[in-house]
Formats: sequence, C-alpha cells, structure tokens
Amino acid sequence: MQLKIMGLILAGGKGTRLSPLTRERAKPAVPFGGKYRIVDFVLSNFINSGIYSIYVLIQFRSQSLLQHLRDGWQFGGLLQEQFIIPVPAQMRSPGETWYSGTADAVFQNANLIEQSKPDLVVLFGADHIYRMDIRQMVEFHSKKNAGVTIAVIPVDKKYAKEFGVIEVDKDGRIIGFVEKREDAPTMPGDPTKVLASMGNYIFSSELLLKMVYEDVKNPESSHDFGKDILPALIGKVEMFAYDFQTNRIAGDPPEGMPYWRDVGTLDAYYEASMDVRAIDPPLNLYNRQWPLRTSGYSDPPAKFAFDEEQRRGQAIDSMVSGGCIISGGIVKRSVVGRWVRVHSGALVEDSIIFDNVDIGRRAKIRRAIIEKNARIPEGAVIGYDLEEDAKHYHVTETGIVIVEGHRSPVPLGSI
Ligand code: ADQ
Repeated sequence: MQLKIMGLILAGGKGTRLSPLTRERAKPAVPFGGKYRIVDFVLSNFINSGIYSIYVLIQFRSQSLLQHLRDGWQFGGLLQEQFIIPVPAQMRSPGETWYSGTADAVFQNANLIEQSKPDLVVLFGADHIYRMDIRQMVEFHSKKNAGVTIAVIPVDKKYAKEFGVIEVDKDGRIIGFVEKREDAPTMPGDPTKVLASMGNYIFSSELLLKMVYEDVKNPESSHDFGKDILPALIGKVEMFAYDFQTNRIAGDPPEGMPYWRDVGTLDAYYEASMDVRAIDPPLNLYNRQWPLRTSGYSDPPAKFAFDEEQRRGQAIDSMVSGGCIISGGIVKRSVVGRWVRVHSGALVEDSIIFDNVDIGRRAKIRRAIIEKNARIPEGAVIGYDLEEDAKHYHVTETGIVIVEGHRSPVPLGSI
C-alpha cells in the first residue's frame, strides 16, 4: 500500500548564534555553498525522496526565505497534492500568538493535517547541511510499526548540551530522551559519544495530532518537541531511533559515510562550507542522481579574465557561482556567491563570499565571511591582523572575520 505522506518543515528558528548572518534573514535563508540557501538541503531531500506535499512553517525575519521559496520552489498547479506552501503563524493558539515553540507551530497548523489526512507526517528541521533519502527512514518506520521515529547520529559528548540525546535498547527502541543536557547519557560501549537527535521526526498523523492538542492545554509546557513532546512519549508509544549512518544516497560511492552538520555557530558554518568546497568533499553536490535544487537563476557563467604576465585571474580549489568575474585577481580554497567581482591584484583565500560583493584592486582577504552587497575597498587587508580586524568587524573564536554587507543592493551587473 502506498502511504500518504505530508511534509512539514520547521523553518522558523531565529538562528541567534549565527548572527550577524541572521540579522536580516531567518537561519534557513542563510546562503550556503555559493548559490544555495540552507533550506535547499531539506527541501531537496524531500523532493528527491518523492515527498511533494510540503508546508514550510516560517516565522522570524521570513521575507528573504519567502522570496527564495517563491523564486526557486514553486511548482505544481496541475496536481493538487504537489505543492510547497510557506505558512506563517495562524494565531490559533489560545493567546493568538506567534509560534511559541515547534509543537505550537504544528498545533497552529493542525487543520492542514486534519484536512488532508495523511498516514504519516514527516516533520523535519530546516537548519542542517546533509543529504538523506527519507524513503529509507519511512521504510524503517513502517517496518517497526512505530508511532514516532527520530533520526539519530552519534556526536562527540562535548556537544551533548546542544542536542536532544537519545537512549535506545538493543532493538533501536527509544527508552530515554533528554534535551540539551551536559550530563546526557553516553552511548553504550563508547563513553566519548552521545546519540543525538537530528531534529527530524516521522509521526503517525493521529499520534501527532493527539500530542499537539494535549500539549496546548498544558500550562507547564514550553510547546517544544525536544523539551516537552518527545520526553513525554517515552514508554507510552512505540518510538524508534533511525540510524542515519545506514542511509545511502544513490550514485554515491558505497563506502562513503553520510555527512550531517548542524551549522549552529559561525565557526560550524565556516567549517561546513569548507568541507563542501573541498576537492574530495564529504558531501558531494555533483552527484546528478541527487541534485541539490535551488532557484533557477539565469546568471551567465562565471568568467575568469587571466592576465598572462601577472599569472592572475583564476580560482583554485574553489566553488565560484554564476555571474562572477574574477578579473586579474586570485581566489583560493573559497566559496564565491553570485555576481561577485574580484579585481586586479586582489587575493581571496579560505573565505566565503556572498552575492554581489565587490573586492577592490589589490585587496587581501583571508579566513573571512563577506556578506551580501559588501564593497571591499582597494588595498584593504582583512584576516591578517585579527586585533585590528576586531576593531571594525565581528571576529569568531577561531578567528574568522565577518564583514557585514549592505541592505540595499547595488543594481546587479552595475559593477
Ligand atoms: P534546536 O535546533 O536547538 O534543537 P529549535 O531551535 O527548536 O531546536 O529548532 C528546530 C527547528 O525548528 C529548526 O529548523 C528551526 O528553524 C525551527 N524552529 C524553531 N522555532 C520555531 C518556531 N517557533 N516556529 C517554526 N519553526 C521553528 C532541535 C531539537 C533537538 C535536536 C536538534 C538537532 O530540539 O532535540 O537534537 O534540533 O539539531
């Protein structure tokens, strides 16, 4: 029997720890990998897994995310059950509030589930960099006859306080769940690791509805899946952990381990970006059987204007997006967004450059994130003297310099 599946994506997080990148946009709308946004990863996972009925629950600073969903993710029209629809808070909670937590976000949209009566709700976060064939998790959920299945991955014990941590019995049944606690239980046989929830759940629709209706009546609840709903289900329903490490993507080498990163901090975001741009990357964007989808931009190809004499005008070990012109400058080990100009004599190394940035002649940039629309003046030096940089820019713990951009874009192509 073909199961009827509804996709719900929780895309309302503030992403405070990614500030200033989240100053103007919700975390799922933060650019990643040059031409993509973080939300493209989960949306591509859904579409590539054949889940086509998708609601995206949005909240904070959603304009940029809405625009991205409109530009890149509109489809359907012919078939009623094929859509991606962004839904802001419906003010259906007792106090007519914004989504007060992830469970409240589902409660406020319970009518969508009631109307279409899916068998399963695939409820995923929107904040992670990974590829996952969700069909394999659905199959696991069905085989186990589970009420809830949570995708899990081992992470280093020192990160326990950032995740929901799960305990399982020998059959993979969940027997413990604690949310973000330093003293979370480690994995049997490996005291250095905890089994982290990836924030991706499959629920039988009936159970999900029952839980969010009960939760809204509970004055003690913070209306959150990790803090309230999941711990309360232990021992009451069949709840299983799906081991993400068993997930395989068609077209990938069989020995490759699945990659998953919570890009919760600027340093984690930087590391994941560098992972993806690597020559032999742990997450391969070039597997045509698992396309990472995004806006269908009509940018011209990136262009490299090479100066033979100076040996300049090139990008090495880098990803460079459409509309860019690297004109007499050098880009190394970097991720470059759309419509970027790198002028003569400029050197960009180990950096992430967002869209529409102009890097002036002879500027030198190292280990930096340069935000959208920024103008780097001629001869500027960034990333070489962190004490000096800290006077002008945000510098992270590991010494990544964040150069803020401008709100209003300089017209595309005018530089
Ligand atoms: P966090 O990611 O810290 O932990 P949360 O901030 O609730 O939890 O975000 C979960 C997802 O929901 C994100 O995609 C976020 O954008 C979205 N979201 C947050 N608040 C929302 C709201 N009010 N409305 C709509 N969407 C909202 C969670 C789990 C942990 C798990 C980690 C994995 O709680 O148990 O380990 O994810 O990263």
